[in-house]
Amino acid sequence: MHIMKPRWTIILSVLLLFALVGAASALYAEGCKWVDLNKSGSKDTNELCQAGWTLHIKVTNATATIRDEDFVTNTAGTTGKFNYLLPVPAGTTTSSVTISEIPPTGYTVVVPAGVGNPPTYSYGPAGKTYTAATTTNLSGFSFGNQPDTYTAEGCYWIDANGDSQQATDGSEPCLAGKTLHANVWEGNPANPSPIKDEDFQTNTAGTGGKFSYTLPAVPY
Ligand SMILES: [Ca+2]
Ligand SMILES: [Ca+2]
Repeated sequence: MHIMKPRWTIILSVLLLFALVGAASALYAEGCKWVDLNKSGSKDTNELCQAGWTLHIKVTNATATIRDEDFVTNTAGTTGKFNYLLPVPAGTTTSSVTISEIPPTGYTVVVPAGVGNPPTYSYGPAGKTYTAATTTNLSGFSFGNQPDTYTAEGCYWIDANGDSQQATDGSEPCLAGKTLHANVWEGNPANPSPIKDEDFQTNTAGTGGKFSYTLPAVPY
């Protein structure tokens, strides 16, 4: 029996070592990628989190970069938050965890605010020590983009058969070259200021063709 005891001790130690190595940290960076549809500069309730946007995450400690890669936001909805799995080695103390975005052409990042140009924005907690049991996610990341331009879309068509609806068989297509008029106002609805008051020409044609009128870059 005295011979067997050390052998069991070794086996148990090896099993314990595997258990510690195999205990992955289920730690996520969570946040919301949204579009500032009304150009208010803040997230409104109808401006939902969106999937499919590319962000970049960088995690470093005092001596090395642990993660430095693009990822795509993976959830959407009112409470939908992207969740990026952070397989940080246990025992790591991060010196920075940042998520950044270079917005795609046609968009400007407005949240986080006040970071200037070039349009690379990052923020995040630092000095966090991870253990194998760490499950407290990093949360609060919020990225809001504004479209650089807004457009009004629509269809100008002739009701050829007089049934007060656009035929779905393509016989009443959208028409280009027709004159419409745009009135755009801003400010207090009781005392608005005119921004645009002009004719414009419909610019597309076809069954699914919609005219596109570029709106001025002001809050709506
Ligand atoms: Ca907004
Ligand atoms: Ca019709």
